[in-house]
Amino acid sequence: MHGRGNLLAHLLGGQHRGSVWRAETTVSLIALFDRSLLARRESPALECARPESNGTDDAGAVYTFGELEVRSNRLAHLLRARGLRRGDRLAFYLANRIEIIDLWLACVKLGVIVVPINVLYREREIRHIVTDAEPAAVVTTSAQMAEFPQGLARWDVAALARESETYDTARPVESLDDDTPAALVYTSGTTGAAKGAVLTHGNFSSNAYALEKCWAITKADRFLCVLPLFHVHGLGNGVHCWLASGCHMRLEERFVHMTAATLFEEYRPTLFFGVPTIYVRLLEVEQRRARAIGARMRLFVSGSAPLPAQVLEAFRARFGHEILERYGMTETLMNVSNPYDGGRRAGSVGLPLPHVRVRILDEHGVEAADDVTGELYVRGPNVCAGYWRRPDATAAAFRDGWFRTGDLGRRSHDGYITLEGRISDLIISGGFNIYPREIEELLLQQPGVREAAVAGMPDPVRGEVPVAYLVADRDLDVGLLEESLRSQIASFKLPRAFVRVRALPRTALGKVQKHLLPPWTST
Ligand code: MLC
Ligand code: AMP
Repeated sequence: MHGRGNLLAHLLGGQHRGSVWRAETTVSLIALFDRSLLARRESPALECARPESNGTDDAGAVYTFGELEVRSNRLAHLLRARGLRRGDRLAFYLANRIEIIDLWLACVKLGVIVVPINVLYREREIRHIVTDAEPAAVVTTSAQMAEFPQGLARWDVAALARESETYDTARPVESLDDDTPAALVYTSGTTGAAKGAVLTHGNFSSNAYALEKCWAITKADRFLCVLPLFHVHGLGNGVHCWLASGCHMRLEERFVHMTAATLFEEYRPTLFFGVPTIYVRLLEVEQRRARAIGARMRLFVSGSAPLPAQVLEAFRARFGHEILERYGMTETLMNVSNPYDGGRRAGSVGLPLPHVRVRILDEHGVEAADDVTGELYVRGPNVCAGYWRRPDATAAAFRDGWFRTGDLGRRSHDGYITLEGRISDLIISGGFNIYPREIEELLLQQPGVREAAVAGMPDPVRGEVPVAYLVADRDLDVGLLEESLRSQIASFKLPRAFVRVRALPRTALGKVQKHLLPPWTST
């Protein structure tokens, strides 16, 4: 990686962030987690499926913070024994389970950089990440090892947990600070192949402090976590707010809409984070049950994709709660949030979080006036250090030390920010990102496909879904095409429909005009 100070100096116009941005809330993550791991040692911390259970064991398991401290200390010693050192990378490819918490805490304690991989990714998508991040190993289940290239060390998560039980319970000593990288989280940003955003301890800790304060999270909360921990929404917001506040968390393998109401009734959470698709699904809960669930809740938060105003309204009518919408990105963690007390505005993502600054620039790079749309730029302790081994992409992502979000929006006279779309043609489906170019390139490799364009089409549940428009040979077998794609990309990226067209609408320069593609509606 680049010299850390040099990289920051480069990004921030010659000034090291430490002198400009370090807030009192920007510390190493372990200092933040000690508020629960050590200070609330005896308190019940986590409820989740038992390790090794097949998901049918209803009883689940409950752990105290002290037990989590010991589990992760043991695992940290085992990782050291396997040769992992500060700055090394370790990937995981797992659906939510307690071992991700153990792994995250162990790596945070050692300064090992975690590379979370979306468990829906297939071999082709995974290969790109592991080739780029060069992790020492990937932790996964024995059933999923085949997705990884032969040359990479693959560690079975269950075997690792068992083996760690014989290791020392004392915390390993490693001196870390807020600039220590904690994770490489892959995201395609505005273009092309996925890049690893280098997120530091300070990025994550400042984010957690800001959310804990702004959303009034305390140890009395009961947090229901259904979001995947391989993304920053579940990990950086969910797990970190839990560990920062010392509240109680129930960790689910994933959100399952058929059983969601029962889960709320059984666990009785006070705090819930979701993507808009989850809130759309929750509207199916019968009115009386929804009211009772709402009566016990303190706060529902939505983010990762736009929350339609009619969903906010329908949810208020059904659950008696106004969802609090906030806005973030993998590279910046959380930027903007509606206020907890009063003033939640439908359609707006709210006001910048503490220590986060937002600028809106027009196409000439000039600060846009109130109510005028421009691109959002962000600066603060939450913004990542750059992209892993991609100085070109890092340079392109920053302008005078401000991070270019690629999001368009405007600010009202009283400071509320409303997002209005993106500069790129990124598709967000159920909170997962899809880059049309990746799918288009794959389509063009298929026999019989001559031209391809992928566009996001509105969908009432997922927000958007990808649809492929093809100029293709008459005898193209769409069934075979779909099968071939399914084996190469995550299921959420698979086009919902393949529409044959005679020609793609193009500009004089040959660029496809996606807004002129024939409309397609989900049924
Ligand atoms: C979905 N699937 C999952 C899954 N989520 N599989 C494993 N783990 C998960 N977490 C798969 C299903 O198996 C199925 O595959 C398909 O996706 C659709 O499932 P569904 O049950 O019909 O889903 P649905 O009710 O529509 O809900 C989907 C969802 C999911 C909302 C649960 O989209 C989701 O978890 N989204 C969260 C994404 C997220 O955390 N984004 C944050 C990015 S960070 P098949 O093969 O049957 O189709 C970011 C920054 C920020 O953006 O601001 O937060
Ligand atoms: P990711 O790259 O997965 O981190 O996704 C980040 C993108 O999600 C942002 O750049 C936004 O386009 C989008 N996003 C996050 N939160 C919101 C929100 N509340 N409303 C609209 N878009 C959002």
